[in-house]
Amino acid sequence: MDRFAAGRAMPACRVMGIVNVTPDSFSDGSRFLQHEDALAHARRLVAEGADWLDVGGESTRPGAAPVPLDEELRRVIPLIRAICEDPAIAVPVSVDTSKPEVMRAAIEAGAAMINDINALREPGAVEVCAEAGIPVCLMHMQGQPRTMQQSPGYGDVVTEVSAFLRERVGVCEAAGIARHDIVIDPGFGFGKTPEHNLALLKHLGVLVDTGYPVLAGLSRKSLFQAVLGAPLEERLTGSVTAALVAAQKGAAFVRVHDVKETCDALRVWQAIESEAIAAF
Ligand code: PT1
Repeated sequence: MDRFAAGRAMPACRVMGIVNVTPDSFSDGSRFLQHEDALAHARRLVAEGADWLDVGGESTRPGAAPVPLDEELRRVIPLIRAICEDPAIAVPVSVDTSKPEVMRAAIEAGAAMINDINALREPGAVEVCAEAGIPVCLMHMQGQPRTMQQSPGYGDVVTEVSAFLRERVGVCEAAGIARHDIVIDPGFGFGKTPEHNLALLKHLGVLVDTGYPVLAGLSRKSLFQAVLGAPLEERLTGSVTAALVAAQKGAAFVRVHDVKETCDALRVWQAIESEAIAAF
């Protein structure tokens, strides 16, 4: 059985739809600031085929500034509660946060997974997750969002990222987080040059071979500016292509803005692999 599946026909790779509640969100602007808009957006992503929703109240794109605790709580907790109570949204919710207090409140509000770009390095974060007994996504990041793109450097990026994730997995398991509750993520765009991101995607199999489910977040990132010269509003094809490549290399989750287009690509791939047409 697949404990990350949403309870309906299971795709090989789960699609996690992004629900940002940040005034400076890097691609959705301030449109989803309002609670009702965010809820409507969440419903739409589910109707488009999302298996999970990832709710975040702090932008972590390059250059973004930290958000105070009370502001982050105010942005995400009522929304998580509303999503979890909405009968039209029958998919699990993850919360994109690094703060243990937000993790605790989100779990209480119904969150089913903690997605932490800081890999639970904030004091107290590992303990909150271990006590809750829910899945966690551990992501690699070099530096901090505000400055991480100033001069990213590695010996061998694939080796260093996988060593970091192995170390964090060890800390989490030692603290009592179950092995089957751990997801790992190379952190595309987090303290990485375009070449580092390409190497991590090409060699995603190194992470997949650890046996831990891998999450890949490439959606609308500046990698596509580097590869295609594409501004934010022209990164759809690049994003869908990269998500499909990640899925083909064994990613268990892709975290995306464009749920419908990503699901279409995955379904075409699935049809090819199974030589069968699935019902709509
Ligand atoms: C991610 C991720 C995330 N990405 C997980 N959570 C973001 N687990 C937020 C750019 O280069 O990949 N995995 N939460 C968004 N962060 C970025 C980073 C957005 C870089 C844009 C860029 O443009």
